[in-house]
Amino acid sequence: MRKSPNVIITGTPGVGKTVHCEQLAQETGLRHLSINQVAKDRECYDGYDEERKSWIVDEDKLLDAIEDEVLQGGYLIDWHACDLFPKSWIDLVVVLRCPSTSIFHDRLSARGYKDDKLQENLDAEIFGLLLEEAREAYDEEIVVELTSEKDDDVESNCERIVSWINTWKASQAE
Ligand code: DAT
Repeated sequence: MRKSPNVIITGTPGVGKTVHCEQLAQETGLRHLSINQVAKDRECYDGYDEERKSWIVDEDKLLDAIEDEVLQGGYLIDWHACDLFPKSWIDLVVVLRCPSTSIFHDRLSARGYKDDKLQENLDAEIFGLLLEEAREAYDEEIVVELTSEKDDDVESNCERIVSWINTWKASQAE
């Protein structure tokens, strides 16, 4: 039994996963597990996609690399995909959303995203692809959609997530 929950923080690239995870890690002591970083550090790749100019993550290798740690509990799992993580590992799934297309467009442009890459991510956000993926993969009562447009949203979202984590811990201690 985990004493501390595992929380997936997911959403389209640029939606605010890193910002939320860093603040939550400070406030809760849960560890920020950036899957991009893990894949890079532990070389969980299965080739390079020339068109997208990005490495293709080998999901089996990645899961093997993190399994022992994640099963201990207490991780904030930060990635732009979620359905690969087994249900039994996960206690809460937070899907961050940016409903304002103009704010989201500006964020992606500021990152240097252009043309197809920018459009692909804008479309993914408009259509809510990550929310759909999360709802298909996990029980609906553990999937939460939160807005991440403004600085104030980060504060209020983190407050809600901290309170949920505390409730989860208290229920486990009963
Ligand atoms: P992700 O990790 O999902 O790719 P990020 O946390 O790196 O996204 O955020 C991308 C940029 O957008 C970064 O400059 C911070 C900004 N940002 C994200 N969420 C925000 C919010 N709710 N309010 C203001 N800025 C935000």
